[in-house]
Amino acid sequence: MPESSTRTAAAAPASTADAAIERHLLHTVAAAPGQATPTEIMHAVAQVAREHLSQRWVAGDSADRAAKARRVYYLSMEFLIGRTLSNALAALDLKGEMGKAAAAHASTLEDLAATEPDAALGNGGLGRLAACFLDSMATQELPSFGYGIRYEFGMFKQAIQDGRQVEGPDAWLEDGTPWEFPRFNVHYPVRFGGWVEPATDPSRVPTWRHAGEVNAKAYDMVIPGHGTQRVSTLRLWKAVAPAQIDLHAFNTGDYSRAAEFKNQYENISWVLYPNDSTPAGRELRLRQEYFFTSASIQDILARHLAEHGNLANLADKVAIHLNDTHPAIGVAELMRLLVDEHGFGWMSAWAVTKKVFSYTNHTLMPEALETWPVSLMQHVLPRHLEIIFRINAEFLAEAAAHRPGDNDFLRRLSLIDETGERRVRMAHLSIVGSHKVNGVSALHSDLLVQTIFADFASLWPDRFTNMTNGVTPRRWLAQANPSLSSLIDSTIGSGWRLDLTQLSRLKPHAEREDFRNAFLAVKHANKARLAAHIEATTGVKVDPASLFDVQVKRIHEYKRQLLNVLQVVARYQAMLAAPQADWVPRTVIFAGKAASSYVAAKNVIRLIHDIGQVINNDARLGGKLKLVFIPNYGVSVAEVIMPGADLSEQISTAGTEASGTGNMKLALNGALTIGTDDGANIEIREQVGDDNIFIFGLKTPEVAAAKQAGYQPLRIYESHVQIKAVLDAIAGGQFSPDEPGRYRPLVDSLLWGGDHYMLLADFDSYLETQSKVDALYRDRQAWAKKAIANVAGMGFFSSDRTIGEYARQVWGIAPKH
Ligand code: 26V
Repeated sequence: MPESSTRTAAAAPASTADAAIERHLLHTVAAAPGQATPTEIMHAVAQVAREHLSQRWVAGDSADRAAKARRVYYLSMEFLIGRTLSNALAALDLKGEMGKAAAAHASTLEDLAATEPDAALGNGGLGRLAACFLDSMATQELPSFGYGIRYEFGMFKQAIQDGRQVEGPDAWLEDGTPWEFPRFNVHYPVRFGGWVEPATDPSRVPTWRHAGEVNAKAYDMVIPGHGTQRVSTLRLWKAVAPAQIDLHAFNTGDYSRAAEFKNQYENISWVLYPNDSTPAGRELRLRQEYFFTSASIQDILARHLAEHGNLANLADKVAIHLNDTHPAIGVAELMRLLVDEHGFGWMSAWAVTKKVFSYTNHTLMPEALETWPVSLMQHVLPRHLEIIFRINAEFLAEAAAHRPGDNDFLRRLSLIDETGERRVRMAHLSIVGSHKVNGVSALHSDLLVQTIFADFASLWPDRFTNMTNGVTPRRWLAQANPSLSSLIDSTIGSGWRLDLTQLSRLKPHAEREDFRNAFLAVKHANKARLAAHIEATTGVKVDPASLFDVQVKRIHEYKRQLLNVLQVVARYQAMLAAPQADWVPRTVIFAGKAASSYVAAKNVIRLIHDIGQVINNDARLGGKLKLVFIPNYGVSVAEVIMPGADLSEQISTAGTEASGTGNMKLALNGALTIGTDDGANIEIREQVGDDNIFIFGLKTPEVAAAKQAGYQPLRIYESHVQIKAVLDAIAGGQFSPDEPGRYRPLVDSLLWGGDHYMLLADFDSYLETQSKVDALYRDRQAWAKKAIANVAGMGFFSSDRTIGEYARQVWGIAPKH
């Protein structure tokens, strides 16, 4: 859209909304109303929302202070928020008014909203979950804060050049954001390095002689609640070099040295680390983790002291949640603050700490569990390492009493991994320091206690629990899919926004042909919108009448985008072998980012493009098969994709996907799932019914058994004509004629590298199930019935339900509903 408004004269504003926008255009944005660009108008509209929100913020904060409320603090390295404008206007019930005001500027609200950059302060599922939780915590009126890092650069921007992913910086703060409130008076010193002077006598505490200090400055983002006046706060920390640090360099005129010093401190909050198949054991990442955790806990203690005068009742008033192990150093930090700075004895500090913390695990994959070399921790956080050693010594003494003489047990439990270079196990620190530990789906939580945390579960069975993930219906249905929302509103009323279980009332309407047709019409319109996005971003024209088959998520081997690709090639070959057959037209849609250093994932992106190039230009197919990759997947792109999907691909190897949340968003928008018996797919099946979902492949115990029995992918390849044809075509260069050997290594990793995620084992079952999908799609009425059953069955997967469970069972705070 061109950056200019067609409004010519600055006529008198017609409504209070108009007047407010014009006031902000003039006074905040400093733009002439008649000449303002869409971006400028967006900023002015946002300022109007901001005024309302800040009033609510102040009122809610005072109420919590007066009530001396117990609060929950959600510590997370990632918050994948996306855009805020539409969400804020919906929460404030200002959409109608602002839409009219936008029209006066010859614009629509959607066009204005599209000029806001996404706040992409997260990688994927873990970060988006944190954002859905903030929405639910505000809506449920929980006295709550999110705490994280104000990254200058969020998740990288993905461009595709010659079929390959190219990463670019995400300078989301370049033009400022209307949604943050700098808190000039809220800042804390965060210290690093140096050494520890032992206590001179037992009644004293050791002294940490730190080597460096950085200032953490608070920036609050306001999180509107829906259907309530309450808002919540996301407090993000920016690292600023302490003033004295460069004074000397400045005084001596050495400006480049001064800048270098400044960088050394301020780089802590510069950029979000992309997650990879394996964690990056980099010093800067550890500094990030400690930086935001320390600032947050200092802030929590300061707030408590301001309200209560002392820390004696801390555990009654404070719940701190660890979103994965990234803030786990907080366990040692709270101990340090209580013991070294606030006069607590070790034992009472430890009792408080365990009551305060709780921890969610988000992955089973052993290689993704965070550990830090003891030597690095000694260098960066020497006092914390001492504290961790003491926690460990006392913990192991307790554990030894459970199983006297079992040294293996103790070695497995220890907070320190002693095999090879000694490393601190952050998950173990989190478990020992928390009163509750949870997984994110029923299967995942079961597997935690059966596998990686089995020893801990034998010690403390009651500590482990499940909190199945959810998604916010406000963003993922009301905002992303306005046409389906109004169809639902006119059928069962609008209460589902705050009570998603009301969607079950749709169930009987699936039997009505007029309702099914209305539903199909909505879906078709959303597919047309998605098709337009596909054409604009990839140049490929796709047919909205074809089955839209969608796999959108981070690119990772365990998620098996490659299995989907193999299926596409098999379909292509089958279509060429029988071009006259009545093929169901399909558009296979991928989107997702690969971590920049994850070579295997990046190759899959390139393979998708190479195959797409061949398939999309093969006239023999008569346009009945298309393969596209939508670039730069993120929250806003997802809001366009979810409503336009027919089929949701959730095909991870059983036992590898902790939960998945894209599966919930897609089903909520009426897509049918084709998926494995993994993560939350299992609970989706329970909710929507066996007949309304396509489940295939090995189950978790079967995966384990097949591995045990000596899985031989090469055997499958040799005896399976179709798999052989598919892999030979890819490995032989049919899709990369300019470089025939390009995908040999990728195919070899399946045949000779052990096919770790068992693609070939599930291939048959997957293909068979895909044929059932085709058969059903031929009967649009039968398809619509099942799609509606999916929407109707999604009530359970609201993040409001999840947050209610956390509030009651983990945090000890009563939610509103
Ligand atoms: C690991 C690392 C390693 C170091 C660099 C930065 C970084 C960032 C994140 C991670 C762990 C990512 C774990 C994760 O995203 N898990 C996903 O969590 C979702 C919400 O619970 C869940 O739905 C997905 O199944 C799970 O994969």
